[in-house]
Amino acid sequence: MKFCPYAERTRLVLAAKNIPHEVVNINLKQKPEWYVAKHADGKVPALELDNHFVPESLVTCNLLEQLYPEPALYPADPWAKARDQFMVEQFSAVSGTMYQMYRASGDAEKIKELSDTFNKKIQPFEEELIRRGTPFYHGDRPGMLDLMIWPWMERFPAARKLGVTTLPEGEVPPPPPSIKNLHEWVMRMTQHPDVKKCLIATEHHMKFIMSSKTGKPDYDMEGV
Ligand SMILES: N[C@@H](CCC(=O)N[C@@H](CS)C(=O)NCC(=O)O)C(=O)O
Repeated sequence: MKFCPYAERTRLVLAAKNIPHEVVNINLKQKPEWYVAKHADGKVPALELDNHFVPESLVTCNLLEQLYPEPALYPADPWAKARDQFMVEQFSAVSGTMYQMYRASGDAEKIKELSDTFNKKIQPFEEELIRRGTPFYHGDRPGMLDLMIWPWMERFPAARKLGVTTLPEGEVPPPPPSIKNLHEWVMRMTQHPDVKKCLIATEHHMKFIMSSKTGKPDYDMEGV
C-alpha cells in the first residue's frame, strides 16, 4: 500500500542501505489471499527474504539493520541507540494525534484541541534536535530515528492543510515558530537522496487522505 507510512519506513531503510528489493503493493480493502495466508493480521509492511516472512515496520527495519549493517543507522553507543529507540516510541503519540486530525477535518473546535495536543507532543523532537546540534538526529545523514519518524512529518503539511479548512486552495500554513528547527530538518530530509527515493508529494497525500475519508482509498492514484 503505497501511502502507508509504516511501509514507507521499511522502504526508507531499504533505500538508505541501497538494498536491491522488489516492492509488492497490496490493496488493503481487498487483501490478497496469499498475503493473509502468510500474515493473518493482514497489515503492511512485511518483508520476505530467504523463506522468512517478517511483518511490523520496526521489526523489519531493525532486522535490515542487522542483516545489512552498512551504513549503520543506529549509533554504535548502546545508550545513544536506546535513546533513539525511546524517541521512536514517543513518536507514536504524535502520529496518533495526526490520524485524529485527518478524521476531524471540518470540526474547528476538535482541530484546535488536537493541534494543541500535537504541539505538545512534537516539542520534545524540536528540543532533541537542538540538544544534538546536528543537521539530522543521526548526525550528518539520516539514521533510524530520522527515518522512523519521517513518514508522518512528510504528511504533516497535508494534515495541517486539511485541518485548517479556511485556507485558500493550494496554500500551506507556515510552521509554528515553536518547531523552527524541526521545520529546517524537514527541509533537509526532503532534499536528501535516500528520502527523495520514497517521497510522495503533499497534493497526493491530500488526495489519498480525502479518498480514504469517503471509504474508497485511491490506492492506485495516477502519478504516484
Ligand atoms: N504496527 C504496524 C502498523 C501497520 C499498519 O497499521 N498498517 C496499515 C496501513 S497504513 C494496515 O496494514 N492496515 C490494514 C489493516 O489494519 O487491516 C507496523 O508498525 O507495521
